[in-house]
Amino acid sequence: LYGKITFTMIKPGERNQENIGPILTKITENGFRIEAMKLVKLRTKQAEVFYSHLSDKPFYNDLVKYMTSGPVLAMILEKENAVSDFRVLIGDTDPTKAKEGTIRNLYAESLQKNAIHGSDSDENAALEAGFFFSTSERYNKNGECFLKDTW
Ligand code: DAT
Ligand code: MG
Repeated sequence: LYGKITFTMIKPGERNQENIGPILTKITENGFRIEAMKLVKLRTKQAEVFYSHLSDKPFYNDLVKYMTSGPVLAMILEKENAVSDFRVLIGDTDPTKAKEGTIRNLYAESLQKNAIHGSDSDENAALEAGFFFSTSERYNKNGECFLKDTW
């Protein structure tokens, strides 16, 4: 129904807000089509659920605090091999290890404030996309809304 997708969000913060244009340029230049997009501030509960698989990590509370500190630009992106190609484009979680020219190499401030999220599997991409967007907020290649909700 949807083709190959990944879910991303440009993370909160002044620096990331300033870099939204260049980051979007990188994404579209690399062949990703924007299927859905919105600027949204997560509630604490939502961030806790989104990162619940990391709840046993020492950095979890700080991560939730950071991710709720301002709005994120959430997007569903469509491309062949969307998940793995996007992980390559964003680079390593740790920006000091991210390859030159990757989004995290260019725009991350720190390991925590690493500019951008990218799904790590097709299954999680579908879950994360559904967490942020209803099908009526998603548009296919022909510019048509997915109307599965109302069929
Ligand atoms: P990724 O975002 O590359 O998928 P992840 O899912 O392991 O990485 O972690 C989610 C986010 O948590 C990551 O983007 C930044 C933060 N994070 C990960 N490891 C961290 C650490 N050791 N210290 C502080 N923050 C960390
Ligand atoms: Mg992850």
